[in-house]
Amino acid sequence: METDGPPMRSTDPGAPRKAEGLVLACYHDEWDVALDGGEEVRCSIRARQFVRLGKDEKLLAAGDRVRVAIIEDGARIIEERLPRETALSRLMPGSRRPIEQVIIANAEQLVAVASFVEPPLNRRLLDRFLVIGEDAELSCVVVLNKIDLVGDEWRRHARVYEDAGYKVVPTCALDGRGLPELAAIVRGRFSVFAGASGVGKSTLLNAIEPDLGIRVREVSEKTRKGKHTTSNVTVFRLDDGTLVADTPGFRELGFWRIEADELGWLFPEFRERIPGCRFPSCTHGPEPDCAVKAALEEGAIDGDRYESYLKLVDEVAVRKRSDAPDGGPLPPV
Ligand SMILES: Nc1nc2c(ncn2[C@@H]2O[C@H](COP(=O)(O)OP(=O)(O)OP(=O)(O)O)[C@@H](O)[C@H]2O)c(=O)[nH]1
Ligand SMILES: [Mg+2]
Ligand SMILES: [Zn+2]
Repeated sequence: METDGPPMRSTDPGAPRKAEGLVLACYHDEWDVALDGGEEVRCSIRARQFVRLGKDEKLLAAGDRVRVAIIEDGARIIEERLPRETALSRLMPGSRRPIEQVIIANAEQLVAVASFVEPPLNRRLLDRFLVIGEDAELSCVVVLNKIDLVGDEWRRHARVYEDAGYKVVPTCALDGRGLPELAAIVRGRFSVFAGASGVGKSTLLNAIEPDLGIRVREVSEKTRKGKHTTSNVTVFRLDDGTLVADTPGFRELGFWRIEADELGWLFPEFRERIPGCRFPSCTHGPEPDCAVKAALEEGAIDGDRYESYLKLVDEVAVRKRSDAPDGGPLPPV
């Protein structure tokens, strides 16, 4: 009769160890995950999980919290995605059927970066980023970078976004202006840096945390227009628990599930005035007694911001008319 040793239990050394972690970056079919103990591991996923998690290749996003099985043979398998607190999303480009692409999961703050030259200021794109940030209920900060290249012109734009209700940080990543303020804003939170290619997102992140060593565009390469230096969304962890995500300069930023009648609410300076519109369904276009247009006429709402709003309403309306049935909501994970 064998009486030696404890009975076999499910915690025997052969059973996989389970750990939770944070997805730092997604590749074609692999994911870099920072386990809660601090270790960084390259993970894969079982083929059948693709079915359970939804067949979309973007089933996991940087910033997702996941449960990982660490198998004895060294394999690390993501078994489960934990619920998301937030999702900053866009319409997946180039797909026939509307599909959500989560740019970053669980971020708390959007740092929308714009510059004045190389590339020139694109207020429409900045407003578009802010709209998706507002829709995702992130707190949004505007960074106006490369102020070394424009004299005083940046002040006018800074004023517009401050008046709209945003915190604005003018910066120069090269001479350090604004960097202490930016560092203080990201400290202790999970922020995502987003904006056109070349505005200086990676340079700013390196400047506020030199240990990151993120690759940035070489100065001698800057005439090569349209070259993206950052190609993948990547989350970086700083010593004190701060998380920052660097993103590539997205060329397309189609809205995921933002309706025309929601757009006004995603402009903070409209939001506070909408209850004053005569018609509850006011589109702040041709209707009489519109509080938003009254503010526009008084100069309390900026004309360019209003123009962005109209263009986005139009775009959403046009897409809605031309959309094939969208296949319904994505399967829950
Ligand atoms: N003059 C000036 N140049 C800057 C400043 N910030 C960044 N740059 C330069 O702008 C170029 C692009 O910077 P990146 O940090 O690679 O830009 P990015 O936004 O990360 O671009 P993608 O990764 O392609 O999305 C680099 O040559 C930087 O040196 C700045 O404040 N002033
Ligand atoms: Mg970059
Ligand atoms: Zn109105």
